[in-house]
Amino acid sequence: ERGFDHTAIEPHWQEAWDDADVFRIEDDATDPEYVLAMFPYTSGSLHMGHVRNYTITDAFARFERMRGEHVLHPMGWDSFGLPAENAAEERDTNPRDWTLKCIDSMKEQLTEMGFGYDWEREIATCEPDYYKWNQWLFKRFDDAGLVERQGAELNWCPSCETVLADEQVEGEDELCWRCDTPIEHREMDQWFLTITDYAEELLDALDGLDGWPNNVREMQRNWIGKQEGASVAFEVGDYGAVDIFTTRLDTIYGATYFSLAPGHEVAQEIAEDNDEVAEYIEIAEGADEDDLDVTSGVFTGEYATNPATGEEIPVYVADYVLTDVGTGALYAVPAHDDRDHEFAEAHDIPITQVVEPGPEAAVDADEIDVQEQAYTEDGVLVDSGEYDGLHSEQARGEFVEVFDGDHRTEYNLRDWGISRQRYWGTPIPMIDCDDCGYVPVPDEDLPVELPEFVHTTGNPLDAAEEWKHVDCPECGGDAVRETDTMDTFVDSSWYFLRYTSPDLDDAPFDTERATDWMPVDQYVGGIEHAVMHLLYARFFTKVLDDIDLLSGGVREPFTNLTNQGMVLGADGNKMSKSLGNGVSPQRIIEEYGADTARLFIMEAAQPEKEFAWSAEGVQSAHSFLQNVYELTTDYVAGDVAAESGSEDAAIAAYVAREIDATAAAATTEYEQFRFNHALQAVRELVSLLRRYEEATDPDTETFERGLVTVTKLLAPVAPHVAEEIWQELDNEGLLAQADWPAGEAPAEYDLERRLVEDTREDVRDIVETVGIEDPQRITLAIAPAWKHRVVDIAREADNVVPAVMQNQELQQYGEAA
Ligand code: ANZ
Ligand code: ZN
Repeated sequence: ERGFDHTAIEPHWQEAWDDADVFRIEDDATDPEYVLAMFPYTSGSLHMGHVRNYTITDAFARFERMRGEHVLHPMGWDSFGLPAENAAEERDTNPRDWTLKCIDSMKEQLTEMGFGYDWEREIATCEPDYYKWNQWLFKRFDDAGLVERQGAELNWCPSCETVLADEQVEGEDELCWRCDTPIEHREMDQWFLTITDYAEELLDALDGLDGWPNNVREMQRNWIGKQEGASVAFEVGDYGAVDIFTTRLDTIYGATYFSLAPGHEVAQEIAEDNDEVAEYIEIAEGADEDDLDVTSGVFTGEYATNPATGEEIPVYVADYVLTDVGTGALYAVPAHDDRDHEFAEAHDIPITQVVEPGPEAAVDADEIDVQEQAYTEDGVLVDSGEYDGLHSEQARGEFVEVFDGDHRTEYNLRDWGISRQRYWGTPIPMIDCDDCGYVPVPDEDLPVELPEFVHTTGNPLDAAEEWKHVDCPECGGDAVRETDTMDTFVDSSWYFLRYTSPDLDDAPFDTERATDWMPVDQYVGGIEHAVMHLLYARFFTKVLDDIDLLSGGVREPFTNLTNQGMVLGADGNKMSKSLGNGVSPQRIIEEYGADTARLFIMEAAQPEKEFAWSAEGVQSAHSFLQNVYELTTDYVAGDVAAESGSEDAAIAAYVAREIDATAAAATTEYEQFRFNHALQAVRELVSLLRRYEEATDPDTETFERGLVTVTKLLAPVAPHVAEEIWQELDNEGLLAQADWPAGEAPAEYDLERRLVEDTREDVRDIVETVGIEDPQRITLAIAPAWKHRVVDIAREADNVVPAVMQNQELQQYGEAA
């Protein structure tokens, strides 16, 4: 047996790293490189998505460490949430025991993958020493005026008498998961963090986040959804002036009805004397916001005066007008808005065109029939009194003045409702007193710890009588605790700060250290967190800076962001239980070892791209590692006929240059997160060494330097076998703590250019000096590390380098690329 045995070497080196505290970062380190993976939800086992995510950060952290950086690479557990409650129900245990068991087994798996974390900094959000600070921060947000109580719609099961999470409502008919009763939608008061106060800054600062993928920034922009428009007053019956919000003030001459949200004050007033309206409002308020019917609405019998035309237009109350958007009131223009059009058709309301396509538009004015379909583009005004012929844009500008309106900016972004009617979360530190109202739990009484879990149909905290009933901190009278817990997104909005001082017991984090260590330099995680988690974390960071828990203007938490692509099953589908195409990390570790899994994943594609699992890919990664190992042991055993000062000086010099070029190339590629390119370069250097050894008696110094370089370049991705080889080569100390191979990368483009030139020279030189005539052997002379670049450049440039492009292997590479 010549190869290495992964079952022996992997645990061995994991222990060695641990003993040497390789991954520890001291508190007094200044401004370390902060490399962070989104912490896992404690589901019980790692899946391939995790493995990919954590391989990326681990490889990068190891790379930076070898380059001499102090690296902060921590890990923790996103360990609150409904699934633990469900699991506890199913397994007749409690969420805490279940969660701690999950943490144990996941931690073991992470260790088996060879991921190097500073475990001294481990955090678990379900522990009181963590969630205490959620409560404390909630209070600081409250002090800063960022906590509000607002109404919000919840799923209510009338039979269980409990609130249900969206995941607990089943099917089209919306049945309670437990008792199959149709659920109701109830408006209830909830705790909100007023993230909308930061809407403008959260939006503006996206422009500066150039280390983030554009699609994520775009998703956040859309989510924040800034709309610039105007508000204008309409007189409504005897009810006085009602403000509307519009982004299309240019269409005001075409308003044919007016509409109020069911929750609008004036709608409620009208309902007092109008049974039909009252009935409509009641039904509308019980309906699910998510599947609204645009045609649903009721005529109030009232009329509003259009300030532009002086016309009286009918006033409706309609479901599609949302109470908490804009002013909750609008004038409707069926000719130019799709929803208004649909509503007008259903209620037989006239449709009046006031905008037509201008001369520069793609369509002709007479191709448009607004009776059939709304024309929603900007254009030129018609039937708008003295303003005919104005462009929409101009009209919007003028009409604000003419109709005495105000410029008004609206956002889609809503305040963040953090109340959850569940057990397994952070208790909201509020006490409800009959006399004093809501009173915050005093800081010295934090944390408010969760009581024992009980099995019940409703929220276990509601059933915890002893826990629930307390004296009011203000008046000492009878009071009850808030029984809602916090959205788990609160936990993940600042966990990256807790890693900087995980054991601190008088503050959530050390202001000075956090300020020095933040922001996170490289953040890696799934695209599913593009909006909520990343937006909330940005919001928290800004608030914490504003209330001086951070200082020095740390206003963004994550400088660079990478969203790893999906790992698909071998059939190209998403890995899933139902498709039976999943591959368990555990099995791969057992069969091939962690290094193979890591190498395969990193070679398969760039981090952002998805790729399909492939047995051949795994096999190829495995044989490559065995191959490198064998090349080393052959050399060490003297089976490679290396000589000091070999006569083939030209080849030795060439190989020596290739070693440096590969180190330089791999360094650049690692820096840019193009791990697959780096590894491609390493593979090519290995083939070069193989061919070198086969073609001639290699020069000892050059050959050994080649092996050492390969080993170091592999260390971030396949760290165990790299340590093993390092040791075979008789090196002192751990490779994980060794220096990264020097090989300064010149400015990339110039280097590429020069290599193209050099390559041509090399081909000629080598062919002449050594007399290699076999075209296959010419590959020896092609700069291996830069092969793909050479092809790219050769294709772009007119002066295609013939020697390069004639090379078969390169041609194939070019076709595949
Ligand atoms: C008149 C108008 C004419 C509008 C027109 C649009 C087109 P978007 O669609 O994203 O630009 N609006 C205002 N308040 C609303 C509320 N509370 N609930 C639902 N819709 C509301 O959003 C802005 C438009 O949404 C506004 O511009 C308003 O309709 C509607 F040809 O006013 B518009
Ligand atoms: Zn009180």
